[in-house]
Formats: sequence, structure tokens, C-alpha cells
Amino acid sequence: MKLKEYLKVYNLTSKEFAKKLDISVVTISRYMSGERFPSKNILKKISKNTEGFVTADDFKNLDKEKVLEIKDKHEIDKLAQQIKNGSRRDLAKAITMVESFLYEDKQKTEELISKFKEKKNSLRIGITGVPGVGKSTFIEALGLYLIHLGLKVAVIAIDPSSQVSGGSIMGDKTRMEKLSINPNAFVRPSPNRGHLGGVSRKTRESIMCFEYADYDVIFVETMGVGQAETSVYNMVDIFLVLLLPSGGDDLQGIKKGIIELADILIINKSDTMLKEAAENTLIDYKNALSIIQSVREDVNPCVLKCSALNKEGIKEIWDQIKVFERNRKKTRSFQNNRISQNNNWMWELLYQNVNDYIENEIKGKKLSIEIKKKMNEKKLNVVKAANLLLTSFIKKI
Ligand SMILES: Nc1nc2c(ncn2[C@@H]2O[C@H](COP(=O)(O)OP(=O)(O)OP(=O)(O)O)[C@@H](O)[C@H]2O)c(=O)[nH]1
Ligand SMILES: [Mg+2]
Repeated sequence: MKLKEYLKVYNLTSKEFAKKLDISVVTISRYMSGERFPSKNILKKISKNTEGFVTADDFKNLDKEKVLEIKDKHEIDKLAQQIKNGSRRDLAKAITMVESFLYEDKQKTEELISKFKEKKNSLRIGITGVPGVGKSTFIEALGLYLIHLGLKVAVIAIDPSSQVSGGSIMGDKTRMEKLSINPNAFVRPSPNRGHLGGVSRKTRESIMCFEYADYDVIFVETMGVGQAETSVYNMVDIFLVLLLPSGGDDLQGIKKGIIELADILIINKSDTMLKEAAENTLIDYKNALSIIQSVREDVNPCVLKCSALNKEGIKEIWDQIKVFERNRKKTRSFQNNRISQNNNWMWELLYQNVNDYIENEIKGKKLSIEIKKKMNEKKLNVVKAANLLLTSFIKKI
């Protein structure tokens, strides 16, 4: 860890730290800027005073990094400003950068996100349901209604996408034709790259970009497969589960676990011949909810019906969402939920980064290949081999 970063975490000034080492503040500034390299003796003292987190490696190439940083920082400053000014082109550019897995883009994303301040009055809404239930049609109907109310709407549609190319295959298949061309809306299909069965690793960063660009409501549409729902649930304020009208007594193929996450269960396609079936399904789920315990403590989930296609029942759903929002803000559970989501996100990112590090920096190294060879020759058992890799590389992470 760089000394500068260490001091920042502990709110220590260079002067205070210099005193601990018994050196002048000028000297410590030179170490931090890369102008001078600390002696062995000083390095020992630094290590002792930083729980071993700041080592000799952290003082190498500091001057080179700085030149790169200034150039990139300038570019990112400009990008952030353009997003704030409402440039759609730059917003799209930022999201592409955020979604990128290139090391350089990752660094730029970190810089960009550090510029963002949390938009206090945004609302993040997750929407899930089996394929074809009408999620996109519903978002289009509700989105257009919200724009009519004067709000700006963003949609992140998580793409089932080819894991092979890693690209987005949904493209024009998002079925939000009117919303996607509205100047107060931004529809973004997002490739999932096989993470958690359908949720893009970068969805949270994209949400932040939209909020910085002053979008009021951000929808996240997920495919309703695997663990995707839980993952989206953990990044939104309100979670909606769309259901189909069914024949009556069966509670569809949807997992009970998903019902427990829902704030509102919505029976869609309550129109034409399905109207009566929708009414029966509504009653079934109302009964089911009386015996299902919601995951969130202060939530009394409810069931509503609508026809996304005919735009019926949309206002009632929005009114209910606003009731949830108001009540939770009153009890502060809304704010507390965001704080705990943020904490979980930090750990999640750490796991992801360690995973990336193993993939990119450890697996291909000569030492790893050699250890693997020894293991295959039965000269090293698998547990020992894994531990050896861990202890060899952990110092470098
Ligand atoms: N009758 C009726 N059809 C609807 C309604 N909502 C959506 N549909 C139709 O259902 C089909 C699927 O709708 P989508 O909105 O694409 O469903 P989705 O859940 O987003 O589908 P995936 O993204 O593939 O999971 C389309 O043909 C829609 O026109 C509705 O309220 N009533
Ligand atoms: Mg869809």
C-alpha cells in the first residue's frame, strides 16, 4: 500500500508521520513523490509504523505513475463534467469504460467514480420475472409515465448474452422502442459475462453513472435465472417481481425465494382473456403472502395487477412504490439499506479483484506452472500446493 494512501485512511498528516520516524517532513514528502528512496533503516521504521502494509515496493516507480495519472486525470475530469452537463455521448462512453475489464479502464473508472457524489433522491428499482412475462414492456410503460411526471429514467437491461464473445446480443431486442428514443430516458443493455448467472459485475458502477447524470429512477431488469435476483436485490431500493396470470391454484414455477424478496408482486398481462385468471392469481398470491415472511423486516409486500401492454394499473403501482419509499425514508431503513449495500459491495469488489489477480497474475506465472508440475508428479499434494501458491503470492497482492 502506498504511504500516501495509508496516511489518508488514518487521517494522519505527513508531519505527524515524519515525527514518528524521527525525520523531517521534507524528507517524507520526497519519499512519497518518488524523488528519494528510503534507506533500509527508514523502511524498517515505516513498516513497523504501518502494520507492515507499506513496504519497499510501494516506493518504486512513483514518479512514472504520476505522469500517467495527470494525463488520465485530465481526461476523466472532462468526461465527468460532460456527463454532468447532460451529454448522452459521454455518458455512453463512461458506461462502456465502466464495463470494460481492461486494467487501464479499471483505473480510469476508479478515478471517475471518485468524482461522483451520491444523488440523494434517486430511486433504484429492480425488476425480475420469467422470460416473456413482460418486464421490458412494463418498464417502457412505467418509464413513459414517469417521464410524463417530469422525471428522468434510466434502464439497465441485463443481457443473457453470449458468454463466449462477452458482448451484448440483446441490442434492438430490448423492446423498449418508445422509451429508448425519448430524450429523458437512457436504455442500456448490459452484457453479463456469466457473472452470478446473469447480473453484470459492473451494474452498480453503471447505476452511479446514471445518478451522476441526474437520472431520477434507475431500473435494473434481470432475466430471472440463477442467482441474478438476489444480486440485483442487493443493489436496489425497491424490488418488483412480475408474474403471469395462471390457471388458479398453482403458484407458478417461480421460486419461493424470489417471492420473499419482493416488495410488490405484479400480475402482468391482466387483459383480454387473461383478465379473470389474473384476478385469481392475485388472490392466490395475496393468500401466499400472508404465510411468507419478507426478507426485509419493515416490508409488508403487496400484490397488484396491471397490463403493461395497455398501460393499465401503472399509476397504481407507482403510487405504491412511492408509499414504500416515503415510509422507509421516515424510519431511515431506506438510507440504512443503502449503507449496508455499500458495505457488502466493498467486500464483493475485494473478492472480485483477488479473483482477477489469481486469473491474470498468478495462473500463468512460471512458479505456478512449476508447482502444478510437481503436484502432477505426485511430489506435492494438492493442499500443500494451494498453500504454497497463496504464501508465495499474497505478499505481492
Ligand atoms: N397481452 C399482454 N401481452 C404483454 C403484456 N406485456 C408484455 N406482453 C407481451 O409479452 C411478450 C414479452 O414481453 P417482454 O416485455 O419482452 O417480456 P420480458 O419479460 O422483458 O422478456 P425477456 O426480456 O425476454 O425476459 C411481448 O410479446 C409483449 O408484447 C401485457 O400486459 N399484456
Ligand atoms: Mg426484456
